[in-house]
Amino acid sequence: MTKIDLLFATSNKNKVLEIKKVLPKEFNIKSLDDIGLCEEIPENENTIEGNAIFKANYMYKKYNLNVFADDTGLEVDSLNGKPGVHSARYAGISKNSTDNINKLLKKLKNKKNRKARFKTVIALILNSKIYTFEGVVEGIITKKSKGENGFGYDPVFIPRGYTKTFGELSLEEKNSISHRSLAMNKLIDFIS
Ligand code: ITT
Repeated sequence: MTKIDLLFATSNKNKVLEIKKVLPKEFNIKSLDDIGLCEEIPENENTIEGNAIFKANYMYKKYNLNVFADDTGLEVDSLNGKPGVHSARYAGISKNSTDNINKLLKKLKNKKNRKARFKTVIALILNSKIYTFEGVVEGIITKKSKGENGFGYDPVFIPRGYTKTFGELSLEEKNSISHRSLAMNKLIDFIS
């Protein structure tokens, strides 16, 4: 079997965990951690797609390896799509998930419409060409955090058709419907 080597340009260990679980055996994914890099990649673009492309390009230019990057945002309807591309630093530069959730719940305190979606764009640079893959999962924002699984905004997001938050679902359950695995499955189909 020919192995497909790809660098995953992320410093988020939870993303690596999720992605490694959905990959078929012919993929050999190395995270920045795996190759001893712990650098923070800048994220200054105005769109999720722009950030994903920037992150993949940044690592490609440095290491000249086939690489992909994931940028994800939570878009909340009654906040006009915010925090969106600014999801990581919603409550400040420390990128603290508890602070981000607290700010979000405060902003939504009196809002009836709690519809939201996670959007992931994965940018892949393969043999010097760039490709993008998008995954979206619709849902609602809860009034309180629930569950210890997952990361980021997972404890306040209930995917459509479910009664539990991503924080209460197992990794396998989240991966069976998530924004990230939808985008990743498109990448896998494309390469395979
Ligand atoms: P990298 O840029 O290094 O990949 P990051 O954590 O900065 O890691 P993003 O910019 O894509 O990743 O994430 C934006 C925010 O959305 C950040 O606060 C994450 O914790 C959160 N997030 C991303 N994916 C998520 C998911 O599947 N479930 C819940 N929250 C998520």
